Amino acid sequence: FHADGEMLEKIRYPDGSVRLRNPNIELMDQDILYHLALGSGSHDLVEMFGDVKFVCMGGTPKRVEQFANYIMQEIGHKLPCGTTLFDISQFSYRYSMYKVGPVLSVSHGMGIPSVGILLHEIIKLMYHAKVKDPIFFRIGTCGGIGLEGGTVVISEEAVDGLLRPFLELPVLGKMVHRPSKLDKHLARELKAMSRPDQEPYDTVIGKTMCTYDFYEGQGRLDGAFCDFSENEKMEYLNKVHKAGVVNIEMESLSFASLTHHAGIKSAVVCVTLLDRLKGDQVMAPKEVLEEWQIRPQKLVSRYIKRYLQRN
Ligand code: DUR
Repeated sequence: FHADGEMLEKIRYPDGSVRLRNPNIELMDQDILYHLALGSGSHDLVEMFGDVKFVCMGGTPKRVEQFANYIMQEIGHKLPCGTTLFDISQFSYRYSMYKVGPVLSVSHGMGIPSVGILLHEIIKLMYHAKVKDPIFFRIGTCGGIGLEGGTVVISEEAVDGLLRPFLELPVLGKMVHRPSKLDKHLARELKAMSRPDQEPYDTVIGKTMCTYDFYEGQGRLDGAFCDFSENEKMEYLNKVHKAGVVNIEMESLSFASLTHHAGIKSAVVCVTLLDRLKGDQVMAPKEVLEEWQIRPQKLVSRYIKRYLQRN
């Protein structure tokens, strides 16, 4: 059973391939994945993407390119002779996408709307390419609550700024709610792959708060506008911390609810850039930030490597 109580067969085909919960798509003679610069009529999506097993998403084009190079080295993937890694979606001028064997590394931009549009098209891509049982990861950055900068956080659940565990989206004038559940087993498997004795940072599991804004929405005092006091900010952060929230970012709600709705196993792994109980500005030097951002990549790469060795 799916965590919603819906039968998994309704969401996926018996062989594990992604089933679209939209009857319109198979009736169309072609489907244009506009923001990926791909289409089911113009590209052989089965040939190009049929062997994908992992979809790894991160905010920036640079970071997902770095991850593609990193995972290539880690899994020992060789590109066909005479070819180099290239951005499959470069002509969308929206998102960047790299493919390294069974791993897709895709940028999602900032915020719920951006990652939401990408997920619609990536989930359709999985369907067109007949990919079976893909696993999706978001590899990102966040603000920590009571965690020092450089801590790796694996999300157990995503909640909105009112601590509600669902994505809210107005559709045809009515509010639609979709539970933002993540795979708890996958989260624990990832946590088990951290090496607390060898790594100079912690890896923790906790609730992630996802907001629609970086400044006021995350209780920052340093935006262009601020209509609350420092005391009110601290009261709010302490309240959400008590409710189990350990980090704040801007994509997990959409990522968790859309993958869950599609019956796709997924996890969110983010590194904290600062402790929000101590400040608002991201002040760590860029070399330090660079090193921190590799930490969640290492964890996910370890999972992928282990998976590929066993299968
Ligand atoms: N992010 C936050 N809050 C932070 C640090 C990072 O939302 O304090 C994430 C989410 C968004 C981007 O994509 O990074 C904003 O810098």
